[in-house]
Amino acid sequence: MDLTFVSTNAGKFREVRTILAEYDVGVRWRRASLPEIQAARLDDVVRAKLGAASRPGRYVLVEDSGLFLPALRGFPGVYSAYALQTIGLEGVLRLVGSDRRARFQTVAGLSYGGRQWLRSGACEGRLAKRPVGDHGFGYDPIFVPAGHRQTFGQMRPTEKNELSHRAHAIRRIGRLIHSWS
Ligand code: ITT
Repeated sequence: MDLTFVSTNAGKFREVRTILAEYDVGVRWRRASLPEIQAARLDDVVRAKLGAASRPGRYVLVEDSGLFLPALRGFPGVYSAYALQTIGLEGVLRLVGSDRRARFQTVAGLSYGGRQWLRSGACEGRLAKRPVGDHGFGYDPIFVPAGHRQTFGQMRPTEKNELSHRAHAIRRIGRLIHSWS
């Protein structure tokens, strides 16, 4: 089986394609910007994205992710893309004090024939003191997953795909699809 992943983010696409290959699911990329509603929860954003992206007779996958900082009561969370574009990694680092805990969350949504399935994944960690590493994208250079010393930006893609919020959510989608065959 194959599905269409709709996103503007090439880094997400590469990770989703690699992970779903483990389940014999092929992934085509439709590079498109979907309306992102202002909502407090990732799953509301994902339902709205799916509503706009769904195609009759196609399995369509979207996801929304965010970096949640307890020190900032969850900010940037659903506003993570906006925070990165405006204040950037250095700006986010300047906002936090001694509490450096951080959690990445992803909600992935699959649609087919008017139905929607949502699966989530999270990765606990902490913020690095400064950005390090050239791998990955977005916040990867400042996120150190729990139990590790390196940022996602310093890890090879295979390592990030073992641990990440996206990997957990997308593997749940993979297992769901597998359960149908
Ligand atoms: P879409 O078109 O799929 O919405 P996007 O890049 O706008 O792509 P999000 O709104 O889900 O995606 O992402 C929120 C922000 O968090 C954005 O700046 C991403 O670069 C960043 N981000 C998401 N997943 C990440 C990850 O695994 N590692 C680092 N940063 C990530």
